[in-house]
Amino acid sequence: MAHRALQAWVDEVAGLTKPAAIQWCDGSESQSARINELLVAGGEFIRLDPAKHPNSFLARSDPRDVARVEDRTFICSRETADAGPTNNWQAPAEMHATLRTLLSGSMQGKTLYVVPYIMGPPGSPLSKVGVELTDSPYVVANLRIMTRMGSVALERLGDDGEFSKGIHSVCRLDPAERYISHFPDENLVISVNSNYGGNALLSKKCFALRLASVLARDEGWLAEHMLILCLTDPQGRKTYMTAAFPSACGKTNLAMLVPPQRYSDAGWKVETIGDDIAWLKFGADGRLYAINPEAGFFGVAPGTSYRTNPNAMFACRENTIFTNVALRSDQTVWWEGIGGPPPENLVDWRGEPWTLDSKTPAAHPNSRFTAPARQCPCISPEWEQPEGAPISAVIFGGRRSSVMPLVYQALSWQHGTYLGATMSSERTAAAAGKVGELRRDPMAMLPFCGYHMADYWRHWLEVGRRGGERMPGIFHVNWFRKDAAGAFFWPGFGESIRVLKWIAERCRGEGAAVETPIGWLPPPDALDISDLRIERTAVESLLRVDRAEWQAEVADRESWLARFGEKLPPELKAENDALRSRLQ
Ligand code: GTP
Ligand code: SPV
Ligand code: MN
Repeated sequence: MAHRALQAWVDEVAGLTKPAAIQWCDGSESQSARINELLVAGGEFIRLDPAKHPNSFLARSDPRDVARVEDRTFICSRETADAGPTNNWQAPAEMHATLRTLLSGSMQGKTLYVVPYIMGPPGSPLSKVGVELTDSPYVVANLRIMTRMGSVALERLGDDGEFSKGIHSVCRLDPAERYISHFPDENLVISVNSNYGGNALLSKKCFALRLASVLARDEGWLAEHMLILCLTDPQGRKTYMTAAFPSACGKTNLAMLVPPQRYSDAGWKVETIGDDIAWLKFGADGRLYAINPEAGFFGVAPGTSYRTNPNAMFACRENTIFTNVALRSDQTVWWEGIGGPPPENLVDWRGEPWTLDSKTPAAHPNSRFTAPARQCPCISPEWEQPEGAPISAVIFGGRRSSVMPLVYQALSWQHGTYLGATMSSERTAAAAGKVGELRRDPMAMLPFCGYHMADYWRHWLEVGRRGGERMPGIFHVNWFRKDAAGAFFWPGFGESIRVLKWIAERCRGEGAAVETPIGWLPPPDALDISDLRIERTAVESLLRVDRAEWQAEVADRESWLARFGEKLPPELKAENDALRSRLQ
C-alpha cells in the first residue's frame, strides 16, 4: 500500500475499533464469493434459487433498522449557521467525542473491511474516490454492486490522491445511539448503529450527496438527487434529462421507462444513465454535463413488476441482493405489487409465516433490490462516458394528490430554481416518519443537502448565471394527482413518455404552450394522448390551475421561505411575490 495517508487512517481507526482482522477489498470475483459465503454461513444472507436468481441473496435487516433516519442524521459543520434550519447540527468536537466512545472497541472479534471505491466512471475527470471502513460484510457486498470498488479505486488514488472518508460500525444497532454524522470540513462521514441502505452504504447519500454537495458548492458544480435518462425520438434525436423526485416518488421508474407499443413502433426509446444521483458540471462548451456516480441500483421493490418496470425486473434477476422482501417456498422473492396474488407459504420480511389474513405487508414498504446497473436492458451505451451527458431538461416533481398539474415549464432558470426550492411531496416509507404527510422537499434534497439550504439555492442561482443561455430548461411534473375517489388521474409509468415528449419539444423551442400564472402548460392537444384511454375531463383535471388552491399554496410557500431568514436569496422571495400578483 503506497498511499501513506490512507494506511495511517486505517491504522488509526483500527486502533480505536480493535478489529480481529483487517481485510482490503480488491473487488475481485473470488473475494466477493467468499464474503457472500460468509454471510450465508452466518445466516445474514439466504441464497436464492440458483437457477431463477443466480448469485442472489435475501437479507433481512433488524426490524428497527429499515429506512433512513433523518432525525439521527447530523451535519457537523464548524458553525450551526453552515448546516442551516433544515439539518440537525452538532459541534464537530462534541460529536467526535460521542462517536469515539461508541466506536471504541466496536469491531472486537470482527473484520474491518477497507473498501476503496470510485464514484463515477473510472476514466472520468468528474469522478471521485471514497474509502469506507466497515465491519459489515453486508455493506461490502452491497458496495461491490453500487460502486466501482477495489483495485480500480486504489489505482486511481495512487500515492497521494484525495479521497472521502467513511467509517461505519454496526455496533448494537441501537436506534437510540444511531448517528449518521457528516463532517464536511474533514470530508468524513461516521455512521454507527445502523446497517441499512443510505445509513450504511456511505458512498450513496452520505458521500455522493451530503459531502459532495459541499464540494460542488466550493468547486462550482452540482451534486443532485436526480435520475439521468436519454430520450430518443423517431428522427434519432437524443434529449438528455435529469429529474429530481423525493425518495420513493418514481425516479427509478422514470429512468427505465418502457414506451407503450405505438411509441416504440414509431422509434421512441428511453435509456437509463442513472436512477438516483447525478453530478453535473460545465463542459468546455458551457453546457451542463451529468454523470451517474453509482454503478448499481438500490431500488424500491414494492410496486415493481414486469408490467410497471420490466427493466428493473430483468436487472435484478441475478447478482442481486434483496433486502426485506418476502421469501417464497421455491427460494424466490415476492413483494406487494410484483403482479399476481400472494403465493402460498410465504415468509414475510421479518422471517415470519405470512397469510392473506396478516395485518402487515409481506415485504417491507421500503424493501429494496441492489442490482448492477450494467444488467439493466435499457442501460444507455453512453452511461459510462467519461464526459457525461449534455443535459437539456431538469425536471422536478413530487407526490401531490392535488393542486400540482401533470406538467409545466418554468419561465426561466431563476423561476425554475424557485420551483425547486418550494417543491413539496407526501412522505413515503423511504425514511422513518409519518407516511402521507405533506412536506416541502426542495430539489428532493431536504434530507441530503450538506450545508445551509438557502446557500444551496444561492449556488443554484449562481450556476444559472454562469451557464446563461446554455442552461437546461426546468420543468415540474406530478404523476400522483388524484380524483375524488382517491384514484390517480394519470396512468403513469410508460405512459409518462407523452410528458417527456412535450418536454423534449419545448427544449427544442417547439411544442405548444400556454402561459399561466404558474408557468408554461401544454394545452390538452399538445400532449400526445389521443390513443390513451383517459377521459377528457381527467386530462382537464390534470392540467387545471385552480386560483384559490394556488393562492393557498403561495401563502404556504411564503412561510416556508421565511424560515430561511436573512440568508434567503432575494430572487426567490421576488419569484413568490410575482406568482402571488400573477394569481390576482
Ligand atoms: P428512491 O430510490 O427512494 O430514491 O425512490 P425513486 O424515486 O427511485 O422511486 P421509485 O421509482 O422506486 O418508485 C417508488 C414507488 O412509486 C414504487 O412503488 C413505484 O411503483 C411507484 N411509482 C413510480 N412511478 C409511478 C407512476 O408513474 N405512477 C404511480 N402511480 N406510481 C409510481
Ligand atoms: C432514498 O431514500 O432516496 C434512497 C434509498 O434512494 S437510501 O439509499 O436508503 O437513501
Ligand atoms: Mn433516492
